[in-house]
Amino acid sequence: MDFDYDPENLFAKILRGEIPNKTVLETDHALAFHDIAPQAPIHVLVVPKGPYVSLDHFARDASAEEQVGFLSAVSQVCEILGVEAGFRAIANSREHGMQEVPHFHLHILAGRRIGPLVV
Ligand code: DGP
Repeated sequence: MDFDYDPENLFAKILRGEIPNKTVLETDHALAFHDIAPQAPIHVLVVPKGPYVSLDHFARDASAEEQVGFLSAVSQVCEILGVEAGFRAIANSREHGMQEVPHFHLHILAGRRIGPLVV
């Protein structure tokens, strides 16, 4: 299965610096920034820099270096945010996953009990 990547998607523009963001962390492989419409006291998006549409695309096509770099960024973001009490990580994926921005990203939600998973 192949996925078409739109280089004009919103997060591609943020990664290119064309749209401002409230950065939590930037590394060679990822950018993490606060969600514009937070669903919890802490709501951060971790975005790999490579052109991947969704989690399965990233897991299949990204290099081991990109994957490790992304997970390392997730770890650093959790450390920076101080989420020892826990968090929820969500990767909405394509149409049925209700993904709005077609560039793979992980939502990190924290700062309160997030509640049961509602589908
Ligand atoms: P998703 O549905 O998983 O594709 O989530 C996209 C998220 O992106 C959603 O929680 C709102 C957030 N978002 C949309 N536009 C902007 C923006 O311009 N800046 C930031 N920081 N977040 C945005």
